[in-house]
Amino acid sequence: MARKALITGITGQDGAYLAEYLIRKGYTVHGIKRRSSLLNTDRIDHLYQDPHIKKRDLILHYGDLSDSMNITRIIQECRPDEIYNLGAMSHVKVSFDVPEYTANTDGIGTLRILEAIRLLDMKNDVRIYQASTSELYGLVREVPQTENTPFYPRSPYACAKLYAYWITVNYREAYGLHASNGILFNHESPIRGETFVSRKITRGLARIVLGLQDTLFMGNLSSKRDWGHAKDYVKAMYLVLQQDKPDDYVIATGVTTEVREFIRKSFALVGVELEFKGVGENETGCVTSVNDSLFTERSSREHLKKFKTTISRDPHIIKVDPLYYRPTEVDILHGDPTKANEKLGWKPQYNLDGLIREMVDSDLILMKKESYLRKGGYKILNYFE
Ligand code: NDP
Ligand code: GDR
Repeated sequence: MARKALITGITGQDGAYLAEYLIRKGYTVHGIKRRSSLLNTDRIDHLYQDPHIKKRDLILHYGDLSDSMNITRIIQECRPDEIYNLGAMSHVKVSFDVPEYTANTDGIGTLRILEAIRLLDMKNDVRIYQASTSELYGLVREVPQTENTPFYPRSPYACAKLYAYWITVNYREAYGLHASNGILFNHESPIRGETFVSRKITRGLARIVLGLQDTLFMGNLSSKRDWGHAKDYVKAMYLVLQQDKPDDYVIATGVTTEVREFIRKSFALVGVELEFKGVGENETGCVTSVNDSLFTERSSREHLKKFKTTISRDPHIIKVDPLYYRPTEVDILHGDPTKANEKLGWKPQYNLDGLIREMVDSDLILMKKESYLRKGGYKILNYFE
């Protein structure tokens, strides 16, 4: 019989990659999807199978982490061997706007799953992965951060995830559940949500190169993050649940980079060199040179001409808007993945340059489509934060 996994947050970045990975391993994957006014299954459409097909390897259930009865019923019905709790209100800045909702979903949502397993007497039948986060370290107590570094959360999101982390440990110790935390550092991909910094940069870059926008407004350019590729990180989630004993693991690359540097690296890939000048709200990223042949190769001669006109008017294409600042910031995250390397045998395949290249390439393709549509007189996507 195929092994069964239940993924909460299957429509998100990690849920989509994990579902694909597990299906390739022969699993039957059950996913919890929220009802929304639009379909919202873009990331898993390639895995979707008609519900009329008898033997499917992807089965979706409507549900929500704020609904205990729904969670309990789904677990009872599909009786999974593994549960990956990835569902969350995952945006740190937005969590300051919706703190109660975030606590309910990201914190109590985890408790709902653990308690359902206890009530259903399934503790010996199922393993649970909890999507913990480097945001727990917040105002970091040491660099780099390990499994033993004390936590100091700096947002309603991180506070909710702190509860989720400890309730997972508590259910493991109190009731013997096979429940583990993956303390994952930032991981990105071409299907990353558009309002996270990496995707905002690569998407903004593509729009600027293709003449769909002139300026990219950013928040704190000095933050440092340990960025990896989501494809590598879902493999770590799987490995965590294949261990005989449940435990907690830091998953990171061990390299940290400033937001400013992420921007510089991204624009260099299309032949645009940037210099950052000024401080705080007055800092800008100014174009110092353009490699005409590289720019043309990534777009067209016509777009190069348009870009040159734009920067002759104002070469400061990156600007800061305090709108994107957070009330309390996490300045630096830098993980030490030694335990995962040694115990799980996990090592990332991607480095930051490879990740950025894949994201830039993908967003250029997406925005070329937008650009063609606009030229043809059709309506194009115009969503901003
Ligand atoms: P996404 O924001 O891309 O996906 C979040 C998923 O959770 C979506 O499927 C979303 O559904 C779902 N969701 C949100 N609210 C609820 C709810 N009330 N009930 C059920 N499902 C809900 O996040 P990622 O894929 O990037 O992250 C996956 C998990 O890992 C999250 O828990 C995140 O906090 C955590 N994490 C992420 C890291 C990263 O760098 N990506 C690092 C460390 C931890 P919908 O599509 O309907 O919005
Ligand atoms: P983070 O990711 O808060 O680390 O949480 P995000 O990409 O949102 O921010 C990273 C850093 O970049 C700075 N920044 C900006 N961020 C956004 N979103 N938009 C901007 O314009 C901008 N300018 C600068 C931020 O201030 C921050 O310092 C992510 C999420 O996936 C969480 O769910 C996960 O737990 C952590 O990563 C690990």
